[in-house]
Amino acid sequence: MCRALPSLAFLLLSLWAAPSAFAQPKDANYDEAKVPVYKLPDPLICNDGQQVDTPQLWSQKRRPEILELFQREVYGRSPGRPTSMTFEVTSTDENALDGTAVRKEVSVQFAGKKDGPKMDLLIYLPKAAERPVPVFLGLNFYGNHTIHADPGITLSEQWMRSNEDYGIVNNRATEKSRGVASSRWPVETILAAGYAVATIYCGDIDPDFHDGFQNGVHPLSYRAGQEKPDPDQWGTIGAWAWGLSRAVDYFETDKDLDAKHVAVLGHSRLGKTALWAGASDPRFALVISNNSGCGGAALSRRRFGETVARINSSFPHWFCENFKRYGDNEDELPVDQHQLIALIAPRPVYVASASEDRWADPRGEFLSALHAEPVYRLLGAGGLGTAEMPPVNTPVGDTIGYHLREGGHAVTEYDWQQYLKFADKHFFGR
Ligand code: GTR
Repeated sequence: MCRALPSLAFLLLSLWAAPSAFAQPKDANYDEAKVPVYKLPDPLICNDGQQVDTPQLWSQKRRPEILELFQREVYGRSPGRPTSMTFEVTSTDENALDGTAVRKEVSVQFAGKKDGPKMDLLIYLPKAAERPVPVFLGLNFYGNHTIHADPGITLSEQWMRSNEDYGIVNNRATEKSRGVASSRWPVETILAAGYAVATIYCGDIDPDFHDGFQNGVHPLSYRAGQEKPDPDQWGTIGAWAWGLSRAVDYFETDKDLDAKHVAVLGHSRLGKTALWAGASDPRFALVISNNSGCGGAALSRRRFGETVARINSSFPHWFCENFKRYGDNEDELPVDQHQLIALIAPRPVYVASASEDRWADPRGEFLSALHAEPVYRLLGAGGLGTAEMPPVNTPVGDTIGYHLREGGHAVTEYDWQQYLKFADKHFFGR
């Protein structure tokens, strides 16, 4: 009994140190045979039962219906572009990365005030490329300075989750944090392929913890006396996606960047965000979801790995309040995640899974892509090209791309190789 105590204490300590352990309970279903029978809402049947058989009917009636349901029931409604928002270029280096790149930092001041809520955009563009340059845009988890060891990147001063390995002490970055996420951001490879890279720390827009929506951008849009979002108003994922749209607002003013060719991508919670950004803002020309899982590409009704109930209890701030109604009640959801992908049609979308990332339900991610296909076909775009889930490391698809990478929950060089190929095909026809 006594000997069991230290190991119990150790177990509790390790659970404390690894929040994802809390988020991945042993009782999660990982057995395909236990996936319940479910019926998906048809993206091509209107709420009143009308069959959608023309692109016009899709864009004028059915698409707005589905968008409304995702806003009201899942991610929440977001405000538009703030009227007083300003952009300030805070640094430029024409000879970054050994003279191969231009590095810019831009402060996006949402209320037009330097000390008000703002996000800092970091942009690299290939120096030799013809302008304007197409852009890969994504949020990062721990600050812009983590994507590359370049000492010229401003170290974030924002709150972030403490992480000893990443040199984040007392919720603040240190010099040791530089470049810690560089394996996820192969900047030189992206630049060499002719693209710019732009990133923002997600915590600039809304820190990733639940404080009742007092910090971050939410209070900017409160009515007089309002203290938190209404049940159908934006949660944190909605706010992050809104921030990505504000980055496009900036790109539209910068003649070095091609705002008509922006690929938005994200990993995991930020992959959910990339999908919602792409679905709700048609200016995103291409959308990439990397291991986005529950509330991202995975079908909620499968209840495989992470479920709606689980995600809402682990991360009560990510979705809108209305989404909580669907925990252990998925069949009542008026939408499922294949319709999120359908909202992106006919723009190219890529869904990537990883074989060991069962928590994110790779099969559910594949099926979402597959069940979005009828909308792509209606709009004259190619789909996945197969109804069978491909083996590992075998990318498939045309306008909807998909792969199941071997390995765990991460963004790897393999993933980026596929994204670059996919963007080359759709942006440059090569
Ligand atoms: C997990 C969460 C997932 C995913 C992931 C991440 O803890 O359960 O939905 O978002 O975090 O963002 O890394």
